[in-house]
Amino acid sequence: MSSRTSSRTVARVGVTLVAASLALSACGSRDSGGTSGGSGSGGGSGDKTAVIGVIAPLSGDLSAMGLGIQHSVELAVKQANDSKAIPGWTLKVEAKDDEAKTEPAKNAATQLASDNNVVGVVGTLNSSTAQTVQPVLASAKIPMVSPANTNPSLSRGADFANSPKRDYTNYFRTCTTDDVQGPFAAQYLLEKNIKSVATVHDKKTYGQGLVEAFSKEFAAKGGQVVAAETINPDDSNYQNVLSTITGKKPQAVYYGGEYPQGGPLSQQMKAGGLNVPLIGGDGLYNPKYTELAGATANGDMTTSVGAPLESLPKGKEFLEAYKTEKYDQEPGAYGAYAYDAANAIIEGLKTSLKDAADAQGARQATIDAIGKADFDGVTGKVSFDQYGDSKTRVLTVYEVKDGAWVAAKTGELK
Ligand code: ABU
Repeated sequence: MSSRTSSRTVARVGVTLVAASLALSACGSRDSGGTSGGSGSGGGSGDKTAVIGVIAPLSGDLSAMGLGIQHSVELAVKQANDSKAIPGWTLKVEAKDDEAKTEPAKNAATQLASDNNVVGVVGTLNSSTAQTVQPVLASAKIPMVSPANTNPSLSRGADFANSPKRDYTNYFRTCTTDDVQGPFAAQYLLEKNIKSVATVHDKKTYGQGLVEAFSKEFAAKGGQVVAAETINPDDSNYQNVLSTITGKKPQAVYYGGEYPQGGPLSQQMKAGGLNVPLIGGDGLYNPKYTELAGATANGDMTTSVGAPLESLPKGKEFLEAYKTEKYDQEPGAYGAYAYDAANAIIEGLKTSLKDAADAQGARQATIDAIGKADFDGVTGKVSFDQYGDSKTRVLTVYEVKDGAWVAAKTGELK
């Protein structure tokens, strides 16, 4: 399947995703691997239970991506149980809704940490929610593997560029980071002879960090940032910011934030006469973006983590296995990364649970084992550097064509 066909397919399922996520929005927590008969269980091979938690947005604007994360973890756990990967143990999934907000995320982490059977957590999606989850899970020595957090400070501290410091040795991520993603976009625009850009971000951890990383590289390589504006995540009318930007005549607008604001920003840009592409990061890579941005979105761009799934050796296998389970959502931008994150934990559990009397006592050994992960995942090689960051740093530029995201370039930062 071509990336174009795939992107269209993803765009078409957008409405289904929203309907399904609304149906699930009342669920704060879903045990999908236990006697409830959920889709993440499978047989297992023993009486002892170990739980892999998921913390992600399962309701609200980002729920389609969050549910894709949840189901991808369920798939990995089902496969592990079916193959009796950990003799004597049955794995279960416990998914918690963080609503993409920091306090619910912290509460979700606290609940999971109080369950002695929890041996690892896949999540969070948002970098801002990771900031409140990290200390809770670190105190309980529970490994946390994010499929989607891209802010570099989570693994390397606030001064990540000059003096990297790992504050949470339990924290890992399978996706790459914004100090790679921002410069990748900057270099792509300069290759396209786009040399003047206005920036906008949503003042959140992810959006601000992404714009900073982009702007530094863009200016260093000869580009000019002609305006640097911000919006509030709750805003829906961007006319003030756009009138400032329009007067500066940029060739593009670089946006740091998520698709629910990015789509309308693009639409209002074009409606107001600023007919230049909007480009952003992985927070825009969602079929809903093209719906919100409307008919004038063609030519807008985004970067996202990894290569298009259908181009990867194990991508088709993952998509087919996911489809077989008949989950009510697509895996989305982070499903394959969540599947790899769950398998990093499961690989670690093969070592840590081998002679463990109970799950809680195996938590530190699981962290140690995840740090040594080295296997071929769906997204590429799964292994972590000394900060817990993925050693695989592939990104793809997507462009809106005929109303759908189409892959334009895949590679690593030069
Ligand atoms: N990586 C973009 C969306 C998640 C985040 O806030 O990092």
